Amino acid sequence: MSPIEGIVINKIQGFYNIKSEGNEYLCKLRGLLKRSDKRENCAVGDHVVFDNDGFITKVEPRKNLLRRPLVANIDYGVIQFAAKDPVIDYERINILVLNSLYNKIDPILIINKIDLLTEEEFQEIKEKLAYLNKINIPVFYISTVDGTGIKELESFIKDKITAFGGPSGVGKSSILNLLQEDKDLKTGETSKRLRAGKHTTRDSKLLPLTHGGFAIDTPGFSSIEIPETVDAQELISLFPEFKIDQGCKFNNCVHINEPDCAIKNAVEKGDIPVERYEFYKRCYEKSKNDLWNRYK
Ligand SMILES: Nc1nc2c(ncn2[C@@H]2O[C@H](COP(=O)(O)OP(=O)(O)OP(=O)(O)O)[C@@H](O)[C@H]2O)c(=O)[nH]1
Ligand SMILES: [Mg+2]
Ligand SMILES: [Zn+2]
Repeated sequence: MSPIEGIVINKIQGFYNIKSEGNEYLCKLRGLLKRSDKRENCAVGDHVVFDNDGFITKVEPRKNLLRRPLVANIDYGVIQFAAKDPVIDYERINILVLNSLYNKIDPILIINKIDLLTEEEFQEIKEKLAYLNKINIPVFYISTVDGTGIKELESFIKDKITAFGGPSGVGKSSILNLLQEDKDLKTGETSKRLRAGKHTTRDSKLLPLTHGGFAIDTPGFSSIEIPETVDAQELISLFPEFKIDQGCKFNNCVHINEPDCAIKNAVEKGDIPVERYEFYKRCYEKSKNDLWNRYK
C-alpha cells in the first residue's frame, strides 16, 4: 500500500485521528517528526502523509496555526456574538478582527439570535457593523430558532476549515449542530442573572460538515488582548480601510498628529467611522507602551 494523504481531525493521547476520502484512520507520529516533544509537531487541521504501519511520515507546511486551541490551516475564523443575551461587545469585535488579521486568518462575523430583535434594533446593529463589509469582512445575521442565514453561511464555509470563536452563550454549538451530522455538541442555558453563559464547550476536534469541510468549536474566550505589533506600521497594516489611494502628506504618517492626514480627513468626511478611528488610537497608544516596556 502506498502512502495515504489525509487531514488530522482529532488527537487523543498520542494518537491522531485522520480523515482521508471518507475513511478514518488512527495513527501515531513517526519518531523523527517529534522535535523536542513539542505539542505543535502535529496538530488538528494538519495535512499529513501516513503509511500502512499507521505512522505519520510527513506533516505538510501550514498556512497558519492557532494556539488556543491548537488548530492548523484555518481558512476562516468566525467571530460570533449574539444580537442580545448576551449583548454585543463592539470593542471586542474590533479586537478579535485585529487578532484574526494578525494571525493571518480570514475573519467572518456572525451575529446570532436576531429573532430576539425588533426591526429598529436590527437596523441599528447593521449600521454599526456596516464598516466591516467595506473592508471585505462578511457579516452573517443568523437565528438558529427560525433558520435565518444558515443556508448562506453553509455555502460560504463549504469545503473550508472554519474555527468558531466567541463569548460563551452566543450559540456557537447551536449553529454547529445545524451544520454537521453528529448533533452531539452540548448547548447550555444562558445564565439569566449574569447574562453570560456557562462554559459548556470543551473538545477541540474538527467536525465534518454535512456539505463538506470542517468546523471547530472553541471554548468561550475571556482574555483576548490587542496583539503586540512590532511598530506603528505593522499595526496600521491590520486596518484594511487605512489603505487609501490619495495618501497622507508624510509617507510614514501614523495618522495621529500629522498635518494633511488622509485618514483623519476620511474620518471627518464620515468614510471611516469615528468609533473605528478611536479604536485605532487606543491600539496605537498601547503599542507605544509595549515598545517602551520592551526597551526599558
Ligand atoms: N433566541 C435564540 N436563542 C438561541 C439561538 N441560538 C442559540 N440560542 C440559545 O442560547 C443558549 C446558548 O447556546 P450555545 O449554543 O450553548 O452557546 P455556545 O456559544 O456554544 O456557548 P459555550 O459552549 O458556553 O461557549 C442556549 O440556551 C440556546 O438555546 C438563537 O438563534 N436565538
Ligand atoms: Mg458551546
Ligand atoms: Zn495619516
